[in-house]
Amino acid sequence: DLLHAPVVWFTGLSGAGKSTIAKRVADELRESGVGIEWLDGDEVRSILSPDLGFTRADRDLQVTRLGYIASLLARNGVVTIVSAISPYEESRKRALEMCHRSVLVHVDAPLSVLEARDTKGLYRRAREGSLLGLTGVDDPYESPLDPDLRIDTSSMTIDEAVAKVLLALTPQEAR
Ligand code: GGZ
Repeated sequence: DLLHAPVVWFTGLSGAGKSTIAKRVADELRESGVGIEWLDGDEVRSILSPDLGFTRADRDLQVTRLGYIASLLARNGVVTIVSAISPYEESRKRALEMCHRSVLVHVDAPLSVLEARDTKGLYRRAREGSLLGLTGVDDPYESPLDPDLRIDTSSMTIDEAVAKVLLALTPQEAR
């Protein structure tokens, strides 16, 4: 029990800032000497899930794979950061239940802001009809009902968001 590290799970739409915040949190923790791993949905997909697309079943399976790896790492004391859209409440919850301790962070921004940022051009392609099933446009995203943290990146800087997550990871008695 004492060995169990937390799993910090970032959920939210593409372009909301999950990976950016996750990477910064990972870097900060690593610098302070904490054993950490960061599992990014996109990267894990390319290595462990090249067979998976974006149907509900495929996304659920991807989320289960992420939850399972995270649980293995965390039970060996490695703080594990997951960033993945993970759009469905049920599979997201089940993945987190595999993990002994978890912090669920909903990274959010209005769709209009994501469409304006459109760092990867996905929203434009979805609007043009050349990309079907983009989460938040024509595919569902179920907002977590009860996240540990909600971060709106349209009204908060990345620095502020990172600080908020790090604070949530600091044991109460050490604050
Ligand atoms: C959502 C898509 C899609 C569709 C490609 N819907 O922001 P990105 O670009 O770099 O990361 C996203 C990634 C989604 O992988 P996840 O494993 O996080 O998703 S899930 O948890 O739902 O399984 C996005 C890109 O793939 N991408 N097509 N149709 N995101």
